[in-house]
Amino acid sequence: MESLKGRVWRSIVEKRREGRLHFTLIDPDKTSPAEAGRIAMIAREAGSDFVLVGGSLGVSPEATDAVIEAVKRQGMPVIIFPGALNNVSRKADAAFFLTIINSDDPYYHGIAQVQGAMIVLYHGLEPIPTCYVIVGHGGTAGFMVRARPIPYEKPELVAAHALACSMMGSRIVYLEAGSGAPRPVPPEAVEMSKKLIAMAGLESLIIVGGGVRSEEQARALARAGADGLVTGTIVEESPELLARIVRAFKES
Ligand code: 1GP
Repeated sequence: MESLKGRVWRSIVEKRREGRLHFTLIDPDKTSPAEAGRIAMIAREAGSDFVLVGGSLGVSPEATDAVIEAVKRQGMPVIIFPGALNNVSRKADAAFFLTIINSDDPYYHGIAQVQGAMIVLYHGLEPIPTCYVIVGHGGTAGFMVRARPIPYEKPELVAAHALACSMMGSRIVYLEAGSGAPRPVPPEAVEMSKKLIAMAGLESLIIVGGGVRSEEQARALARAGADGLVTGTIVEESPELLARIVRAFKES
């Protein structure tokens, strides 16, 4: 039950005091446990802080457990980032407990959370209230949850969603362009979101993911005020580039 006391959230806050955060995403449907262990090692050496495990399609509970075990053997903390309830594994340290604010599907506005809450409780996982805002391309995640992705050229609309997320009590506001998106969430959207949340006197952290493939993109998001960056695809393409992206994001 130790995990329910907020150990992972405290570590997120402490690490954020020292600098920006980087999260490495691993999809158990696309990654074998052996590969996940290798990625976790690369991520750790690149300066990534946490591993997120989850996927939108074809993820079995057994594969999720095995991937998490392999990641933890490398000493990386694991947070479940559930595409569906079958991603919620007792092997993880914590779970992003998601509200998908721009899904049109009523399932994601109550039913999924009620079902998920009981599983998170039974598994003794630490829930981290997280609000998911799907922007632009949206990727497979956006399609599967019937999101109405916010157009890339509407940063003020992204910010209004982020503010609502924060006012609803989310500790993390996750701006998502979708895994493999042709371009990331625009820095202007991050900047406006940050500003509105601060104007409201709130302190939700903003993390951004999807389509980040260069140091320039990471730097622009950091300068816009992102507290955290999530990357998935890039670690498989080039461990060196991952290290440069993490450095660019943390040092800007
Ligand atoms: C996490 O979807 C991202 O939010 C990961 O996206 O695979 O494009 O890095 P990439």
